[in-house]
Amino acid sequence: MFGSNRARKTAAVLTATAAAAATALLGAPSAAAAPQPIVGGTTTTTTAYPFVMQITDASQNQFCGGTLVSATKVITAAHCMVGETTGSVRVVGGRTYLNGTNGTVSKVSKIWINPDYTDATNGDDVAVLTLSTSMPYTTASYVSSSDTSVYAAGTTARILGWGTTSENGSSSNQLRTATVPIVADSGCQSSYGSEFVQTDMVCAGYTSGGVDTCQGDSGGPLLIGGVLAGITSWGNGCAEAGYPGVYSRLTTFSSLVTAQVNS
Ligand code: 4AZ
Repeated sequence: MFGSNRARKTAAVLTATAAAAATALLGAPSAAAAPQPIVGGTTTTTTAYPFVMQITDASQNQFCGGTLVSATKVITAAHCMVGETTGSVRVVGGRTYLNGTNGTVSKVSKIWINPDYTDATNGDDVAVLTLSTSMPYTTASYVSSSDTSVYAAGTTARILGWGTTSENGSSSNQLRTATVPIVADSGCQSSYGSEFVQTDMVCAGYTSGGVDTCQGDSGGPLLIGGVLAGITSWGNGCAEAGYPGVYSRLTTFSSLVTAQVNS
């Protein structure tokens, strides 16, 4: 199930130190995980979330997610695009199932990777793809640079993707979604120490774990109030207690992204 291409897209995953583990539980919100059957969550469709794109190799094997923000522009994670070329990737819209053949497949005419990107754990994990073919789907709006209040701790955010449904598990054939609370920056700092770059990242998840993005969800959306506010980036494993998922803090990159969307 996991091709080498897919494996290469795995975000850096930290090894928990004893110190980090000891302080981790102080970090995330105290709400219990909602009883939802991504990890946790429920199946959904691209009809319900038409702006959620599969990012695939040339054989249409999905390895990351993305979000359609104009007919020909898709926001994804920089780490998804490392080693890729315009010829090696496709964007697939309107396809709920990984094994489907429906929807719209587009080639990519340009890959813009944030020039400051080095590694997901250093931040700057954002890329914009320009499509060769327009997608006939409703786009998502995304935060502007002044919308920083959307990340208030405890705010409910929605995550979406075809990633694995457990750490080291298998991908979901059907698009999945879940909701997770935004974690205070202080809490995320407690979990991840200096790997958490407050300007560039925002964390979401329950103290007790159980609901999270996982391998293959990278690049996909974190929505707050239906607006794209984060990009699935990295974490220590998936859905582990005390280790929320880490998302690119899109307000920080909004102006850079807009320059690409309008280019
Ligand atoms: C990944 O490898 C990945 N739990 C995505 C999200 C998270 C961890 C890993 C966050 O694509």
